[in-house]
Amino acid sequence: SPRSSASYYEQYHSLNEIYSWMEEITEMNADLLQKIYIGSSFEKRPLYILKVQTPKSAIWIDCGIHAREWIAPAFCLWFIGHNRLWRKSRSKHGNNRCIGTDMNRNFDAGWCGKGASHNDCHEIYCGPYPESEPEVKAVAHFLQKHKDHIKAYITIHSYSQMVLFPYSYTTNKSKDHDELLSVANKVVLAIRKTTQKMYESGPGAQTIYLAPGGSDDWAYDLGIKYSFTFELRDRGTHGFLLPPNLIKPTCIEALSGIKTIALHVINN
Ligand code: ING
Ligand code: ZN
Repeated sequence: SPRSSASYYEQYHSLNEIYSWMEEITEMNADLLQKIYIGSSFEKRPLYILKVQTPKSAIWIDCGIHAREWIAPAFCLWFIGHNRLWRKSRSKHGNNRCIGTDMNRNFDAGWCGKGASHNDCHEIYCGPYPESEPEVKAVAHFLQKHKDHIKAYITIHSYSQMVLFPYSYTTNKSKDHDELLSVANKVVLAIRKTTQKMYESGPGAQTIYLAPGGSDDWAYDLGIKYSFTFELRDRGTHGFLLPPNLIKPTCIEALSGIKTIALHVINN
């Protein structure tokens, strides 16, 4: 089973497979993990340690000094097997091999068209049916119940510095396209005035990619006209691993954007 699957850590793996796993997991978690060469075996196979970042003191764990004790290395893999870059929910459906559904592909808005996947091991898995995820269902039901009072829907993601609006499930323009574009442009301007950061604006499908089943499209089709996705910092330098010193300026500019939308809602 693939290294991204639920059952990977419940199987024994060959040494070559474990070498590949070490390579991949350290690449995927470069902020947390380091692979360090410490020598080689009598038969010239490399010996690596995986160092989990600690400021100073550490705990050494080795697994598999005795070759026949297969459960020992299985524990070491299982112990390290986190994923800082996890995207999806944590659900298990039927006989799926992999965990999780992309909750921004699980809303009932052009559900699972082009830009989503029926393969449960993919990052953009749409789930077995719309609102299959309890988290999505809860949000959808709350918005449905209160839609007459909710004047704007704003969902915050990262990264790429964008202000997106419907549609993402189709390249067609929404009937409010011109107004939403003008609001998004005002947001971009407010952010530039606040922190000098450049954001891009536009409908999701045109600006980033075709993506059906997203929450902003669903809220818009429900009747919440002012529906936006913010993609916060940065544009790829740090990506999802945005350093803590950038939290404050990023929040300040996002707030200026939200105030811009609120003002527009009040005046229209
Ligand atoms: N981006 C969004 C994603 O779910 C998006 C882009 C926006 C899709 C609006 C659908 C609707 O892929 C990130 N960074 O998650
Ligand atoms: Zn996201």
